Amino acid sequence: MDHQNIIETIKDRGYFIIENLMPEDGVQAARDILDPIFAEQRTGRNQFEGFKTQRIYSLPKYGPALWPFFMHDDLMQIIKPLLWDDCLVTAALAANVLPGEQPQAFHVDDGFYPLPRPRQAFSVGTIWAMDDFTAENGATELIPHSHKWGEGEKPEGVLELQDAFHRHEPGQGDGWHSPENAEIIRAEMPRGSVLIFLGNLWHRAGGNKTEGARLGLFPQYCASWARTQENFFLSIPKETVAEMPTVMQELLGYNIHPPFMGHAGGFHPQKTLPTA
Ligand SMILES: O=C(O)CCC(=O)C(=O)O
Repeated sequence: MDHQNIIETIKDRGYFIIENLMPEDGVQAARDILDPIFAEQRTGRNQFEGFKTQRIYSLPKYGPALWPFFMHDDLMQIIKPLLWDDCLVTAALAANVLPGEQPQAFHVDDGFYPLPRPRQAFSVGTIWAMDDFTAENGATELIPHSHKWGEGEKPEGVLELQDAFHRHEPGQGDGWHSPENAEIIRAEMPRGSVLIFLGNLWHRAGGNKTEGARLGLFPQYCASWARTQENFFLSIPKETVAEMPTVMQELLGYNIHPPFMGHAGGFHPQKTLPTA
């Protein structure tokens, strides 16, 4: 795989799709863990989460079958160079878009870092297709090159992430509008493929017009000096972290950003983990 070419493409148009990266047995092993949880899971609480979308956060705590989606070597070789050569997992969720869900509000994932755009992305998102992603079942929609837009260059009728998050009523708010005068592409891809995109690229979940659900698994990464969205120190038990490979521990924050960002009482944070 030509990682450098993929990195250059992502820098130019904002995204890249690697088809069939995860073998079917890896996808099925993750689904065997997640499907029973989704069978009991509530739907979203606001327009951002989606009123007909189920979400599960802090995925690595549910077992080793989820870890390869986060620490896949090809992803690491592409994402770290885009993020000052190191990264943390900032969000670790799965989203199951149910039949009848409307398109999400267009947003950028790192919009809560309050530094004006255009700027370098502080995060990189990935979306693993755990079902085939199609235009009909809610494949992620992206606006190519929109990571180069400045403040105020967003298209008509989009919501900033923070605004969509605070809308607690379903309805035809301005988040539902399709922006005019912008090229939108749909990340149609077979199950086992992964979409990689910059944290400042405008995108959204599409609406689901089919009878089946659309499951995506989203490891999101940020520069290792940035604050993460999820607080994994509180959401994943240390006993579970202790069982993980070192790479996975580091991605969850059990690591030092040189010279000593992230230390725990003056020591490397992995020293706080229980030993077997
Ligand atoms: O489900 C998708 O395709 C994208 C969802 C998304 O962008 C998000 O929730 O941040």
